Amino acid sequence: MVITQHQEAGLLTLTLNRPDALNAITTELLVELGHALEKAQDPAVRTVLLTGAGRAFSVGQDLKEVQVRQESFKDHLRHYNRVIKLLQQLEKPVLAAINGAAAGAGFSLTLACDLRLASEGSFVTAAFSRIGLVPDSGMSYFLPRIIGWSKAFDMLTFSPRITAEEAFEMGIVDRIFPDDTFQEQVRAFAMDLAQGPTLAIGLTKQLLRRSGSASLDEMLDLEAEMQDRAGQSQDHQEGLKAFMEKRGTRFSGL
Ligand code: T3D
Repeated sequence: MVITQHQEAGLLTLTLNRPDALNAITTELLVELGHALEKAQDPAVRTVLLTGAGRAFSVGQDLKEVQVRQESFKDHLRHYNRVIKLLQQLEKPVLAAINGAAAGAGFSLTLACDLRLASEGSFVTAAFSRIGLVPDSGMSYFLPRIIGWSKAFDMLTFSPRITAEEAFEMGIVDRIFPDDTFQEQVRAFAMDLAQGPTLAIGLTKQLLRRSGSASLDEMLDLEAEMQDRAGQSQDHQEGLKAFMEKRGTRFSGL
């Protein structure tokens, strides 16, 4: 298996597992990742964590596979695009734990996640321009939305290595944890999220997705619709009860 899966309570960890090739992405890996993300739609999964085995998150497309591939780039990209859409459309938090280099489409995978947690020694790089390609797998969509047009143009044109600290300052990375405690701190962060009000978080993701192209009027209507749904959830009742009883919440995600 080139994707390993581990479920602990509501937290599903998916690990890109080709450490000898720095988790370079093959067609097989994309197909397995797609299947795993489809299964992650199960309501018992309340947070998904995507990470890499060994010293890298992923160095992007396996360039050795490209050299022997028969199909066109356009045909091949359907495998990537399926994964990117699944990551974005999951109605629950999706975290990328960047444990080392995240390059090219490896970096794209992290951008499609809701939050990026990086180890101190990790770095990201667009990489595409260095081999004469354009950004793909959603990078041209997500990157300018996260860091703005000019910074995105700069990163996509010159493909510098951006350290975790620089990425944090640019807003690409949301948390940095020390290398030696990275796994434990990521797990604690993700387990905490997996006990959150998952239904409301899923609806929040829908709102954020729509806000990229909707008008204010449309968003106000959609917020009202989503609030109606969240307002009928068990978690909302639990939130109110916990407030009145002056205790912590015990959300079920429903
Ligand atoms: O459909 C399509 O195909 C289009 C989709 C394209 C999507 C893309 O992702 S395009 C971008 C592909 N990725 C790259 O161009 C990145 C290439 N790698 C690098 O620039 C560097 O490896 C890194 C900056 C990421 C990391 O540098 P470093 O110094 O930590 O490691 P290294 O020494 O360069 O690499 C270690 C090994 O991994 C090395 O193998 P070797 O020589 O020890 O046997 C290297 O060849 C291999 N490796 C690194 N990246 C890839 C790779 N092998 C296959 N594919 C790779 N992408």
